[in-house]
Amino acid sequence: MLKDDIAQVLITEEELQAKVKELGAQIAADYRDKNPLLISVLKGAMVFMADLIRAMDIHLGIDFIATSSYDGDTSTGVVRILKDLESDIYGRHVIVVEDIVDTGRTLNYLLEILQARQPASIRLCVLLDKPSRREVPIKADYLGFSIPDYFVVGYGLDFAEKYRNLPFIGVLKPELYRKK
Ligand code: 7HP
Repeated sequence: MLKDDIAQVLITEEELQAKVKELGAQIAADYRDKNPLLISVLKGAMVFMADLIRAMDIHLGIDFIATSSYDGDTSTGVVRILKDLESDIYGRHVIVVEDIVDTGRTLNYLLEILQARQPASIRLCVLLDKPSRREVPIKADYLGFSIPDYFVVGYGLDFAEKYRNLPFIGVLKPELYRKK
């Protein structure tokens, strides 16, 4: 079973579901009558996004953006857009939904790209934060959990495209990093 590859469950399915409901209710209260556009950064944030929007009882839109692989350009923070938005965000209230922030470089660059398109407002909703890894100052407006600098998988987050479908956040057994 997939979970046999996990050394430690960091955040349980129940804890995730409770937190996502809380975040959804909070964002919904802040954006009532604003018809916000939630932008999920692919692929990691898609599971979070899918649960988050179902915890929001307001009108909203969704869209998706994909940037070049996380490992590619972290030193400069320059990212390539692999899949752009379908929506025009000019004048919209935008919420960027991200799975994890560590150095903050990639996300910082993405926010600059979106800001240049002149949305009415832009806020950041992040499931996981690794503050000890931060290199540029980025702060989530809505945050799920702060975690230590472990490599985590599950609930959308992958290792080599695997484990995204685990319903919890876990730390992989170290021997699996070396094998694959
Ligand atoms: C990216 C990423 N993807 C999966 N697990 C982590 O711990 C990660 N940090 N940054």
